[in-house]
Amino acid sequence: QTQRPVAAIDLGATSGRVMIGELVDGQIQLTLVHRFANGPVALTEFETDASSQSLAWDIDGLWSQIKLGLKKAFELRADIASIGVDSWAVDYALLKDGRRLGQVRHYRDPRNELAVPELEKKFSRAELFELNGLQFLPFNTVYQLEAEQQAQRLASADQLLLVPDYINWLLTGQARCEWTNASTTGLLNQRSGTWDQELVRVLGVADKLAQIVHPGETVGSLVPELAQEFGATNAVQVVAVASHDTASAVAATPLTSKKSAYISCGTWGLVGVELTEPVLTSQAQRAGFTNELGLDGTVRVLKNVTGTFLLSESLSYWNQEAKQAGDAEVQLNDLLAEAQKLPVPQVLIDPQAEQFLAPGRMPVRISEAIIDAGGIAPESKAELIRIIIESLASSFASQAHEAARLGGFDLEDIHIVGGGSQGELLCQRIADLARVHVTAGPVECTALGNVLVQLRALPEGTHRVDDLRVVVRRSTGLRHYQPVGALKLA
Ligand code: LRH
Repeated sequence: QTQRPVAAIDLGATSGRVMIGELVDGQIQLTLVHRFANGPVALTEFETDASSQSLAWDIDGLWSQIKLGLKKAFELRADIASIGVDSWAVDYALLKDGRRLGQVRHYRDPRNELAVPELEKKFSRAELFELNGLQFLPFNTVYQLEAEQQAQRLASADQLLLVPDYINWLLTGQARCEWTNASTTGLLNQRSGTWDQELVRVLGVADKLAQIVHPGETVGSLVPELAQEFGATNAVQVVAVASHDTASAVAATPLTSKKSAYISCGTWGLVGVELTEPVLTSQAQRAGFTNELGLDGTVRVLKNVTGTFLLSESLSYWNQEAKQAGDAEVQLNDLLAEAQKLPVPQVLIDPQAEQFLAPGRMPVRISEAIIDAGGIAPESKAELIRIIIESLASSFASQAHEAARLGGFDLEDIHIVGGGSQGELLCQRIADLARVHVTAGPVECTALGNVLVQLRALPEGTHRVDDLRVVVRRSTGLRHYQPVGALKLA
């Protein structure tokens, strides 16, 4: 019996994609059908708390691109059985009477930082960790909701849907809240595994949260108008995948053993270990670690470290300059090749520092941070890139060891997946600094996790993809890095 293909929608902070995935001779084949740019846009609709720096997502633009991608996907394979959606965490749409209110605010919106001291009047950081087990990040949904208290729209909304849940709702008309992404809101109580009654009451969302669904459960059928628009010939289900992109990525990371750490490296570097229980100690809280819920009862004890955002922001700054001067565009690969030949920089930045959260002027801000730390401002673009790579590698290596310590074991090796896993210098320096073997790949790990959960959910697929990581290992080529370079204690 052949298995029908599935469509994966994977929305990232800088790009989104629609892919077709299918099992062919026990291996997953992924076909990129449509890729589109994404990024913050200015808030255009009036909201009471809006400032000139307010940031939103172009959610209507994303929805148009998703529909275009699905149309192309069904043109290629009219027999697609299901659709699954994943995206970055924490952000949400508000609805009233089946219509969206305003835009979807961006987690880098400065309003969140202003909300932190307000929520802290009600719950200290330690108390919040005690309830939800999350790393303090000023953009966790709880702070965004605190910021919403200043605006009108939360009170009038009757439904809050996280981004993938909102897309699922557009596809099916069904409002559900997927479990792995729910765990990034800060509203789930880590001990009871349900909404924290006090938090949802204080933040005004007790009556606005949808029924929780777990990865693999069906959200609903594709609404007939869309099925017709896409040219679907058979019934199409929308399946809840591990809709937090990091949950999908780690579910598909081909970890060598229970003593492996992972780095899911895109805009963010998510560095951690996979456990079966959360680590809720004050040591974990002080170290800034989070407990996010994953596929099949797993817990990701990890730290959010800024990732390729530092590179993409630097590049867009330089390219704006180049455009104004009428010069040719700067190419990241050229700069990386140059950076690889440079010596290890002496002064690094802390990629986790909150000062790197907002977009804009990144090379200037990095140079300033280097000078503040007693170093000399980089003289060339390649030097600045070298500082970024070294800072990321150093931070990733030490956080991987820290994650293993919190998990109660000595780190044996590291797996890096996502876009950042293509960077040879980065992978090599992580191996050197962490003094363990690094396995790189797959690049499209999130989409693989999305596809595999759908294939597993299909009635004819259950027995063939019972171990996702075995299928991933069989399906993709991985690259390996041994520690060789200059050593520094992680
Ligand atoms: C990565 C990610 C990460 C979150 C951040 C908002 O894309 O989902 O896990 O912390 O975006």
